[in-house]
Amino acid sequence: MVAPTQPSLRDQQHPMIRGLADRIEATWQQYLDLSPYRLPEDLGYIEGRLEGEKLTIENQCYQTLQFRKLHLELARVGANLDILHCVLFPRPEYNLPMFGCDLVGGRGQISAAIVDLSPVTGALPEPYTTALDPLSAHTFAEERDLPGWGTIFSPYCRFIRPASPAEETAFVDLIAAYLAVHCQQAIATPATPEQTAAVLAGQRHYCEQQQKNDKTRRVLEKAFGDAWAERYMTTVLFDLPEA
Ligand code: BLA
Repeated sequence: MVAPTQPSLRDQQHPMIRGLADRIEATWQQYLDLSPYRLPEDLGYIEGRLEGEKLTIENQCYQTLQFRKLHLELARVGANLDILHCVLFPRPEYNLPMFGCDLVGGRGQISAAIVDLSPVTGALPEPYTTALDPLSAHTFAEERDLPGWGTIFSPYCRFIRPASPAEETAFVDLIAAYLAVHCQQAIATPATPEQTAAVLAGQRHYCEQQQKNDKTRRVLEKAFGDAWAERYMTTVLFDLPEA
């Protein structure tokens, strides 16, 4: 047995990314009973090169009764690009939305900060909207437009470029609030095996749309090649659950 590498990448990353990674883990620990989740052997800690710069990816994955996979990924390209990516994949027996967030930044500035709870069968359940409604009052100076493939996102999706350290902190708080709502709802939601097929179809559509994010694909292709990027996007970032 090789001892798992201690997470260390985050110590070098943008403070907003470091802060959010800590909050995500703390929120998971607070609400969920985490078990290990095994990634494909070679995809936990990865190093590659992008235009002469070192690309490092650190993945952390867990599972619980309600979630097939909780995925937190930290990535860094040289000193120029810092990424946090987090997605929670519910088990298909639970009709729960997809939690997803992404922080992308470079040279001291986060350019993209996005969070959503994306429904996979119809609209978000009422307890979610009741909890999320008050959070929409907080506005940010630079709201960004969603790309064309972003039809999967809910009306509660927030996508900004943080304009100050205060906005960075406020957006981390917002993401942590979305995640806490989701964890609380998930542990209170009973399984509905009769809806498994509909949930699976909805999760598959979510993943197919996310796989259309050319900005993510381009970074991975340039560092690791087209075939590797395709494998990574379809087996680690947005793997389609088995029917
Ligand atoms: C944007 N994602 C981006 C950008 C880059 C990446 C470079 C452009 C930044 C910008 O426009 O300012 C790159 N993101 C990555 C890489 C990984 C990653 C390489 O996660 C992983 C290795 N993306 C997600 C999730 C969501 C998401 C879960 O992974 C949402 C829940 C959204 N990222 C997202 C969106 C954009 C983005 C909507 C903007 C895309 C656009 O404007 O075209």
